[in-house]
Amino acid sequence: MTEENDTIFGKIIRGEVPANKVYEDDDVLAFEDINAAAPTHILVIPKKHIVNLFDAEEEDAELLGKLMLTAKNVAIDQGLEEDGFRLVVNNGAGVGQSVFHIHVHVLGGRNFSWPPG
Ligand code: DGP
Repeated sequence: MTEENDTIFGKIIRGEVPANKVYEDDDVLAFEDINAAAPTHILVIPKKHIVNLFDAEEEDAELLGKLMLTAKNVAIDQGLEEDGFRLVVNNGAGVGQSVFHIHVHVLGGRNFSWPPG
């Protein structure tokens, strides 16, 4: 959104880098992960640049809720209603966050173990 959002997702939001989009509105964008970890692997992001949950504020509560509902709608669109799906949000490099624009991974289409690796 601003020059501060120099992440790859900022570039996707601005249309500078292509992505296989599955949903978009004024607030959020959903697109296929380039490095799919499951038969269905969609990323849901806000257009506002929030680095991760540590960077989120009270004023972002509605937007964060919208990310969850968008993830649900994407999962249904992808045919995951019967078998279910998993959401992952990596917060911080120490747990695997590699793109510093908050994103919800929507994963489905295979079995998942617990606890996650
Ligand atoms: P994380 O490790 O939680 O920060 O997840 C970042 C994800 O972003 C990772 O699964 C791969 C994906 N990704 C990185 N670069 C691109 C890109 O240029 N396009 C798309 N579609 N996905 C990307």
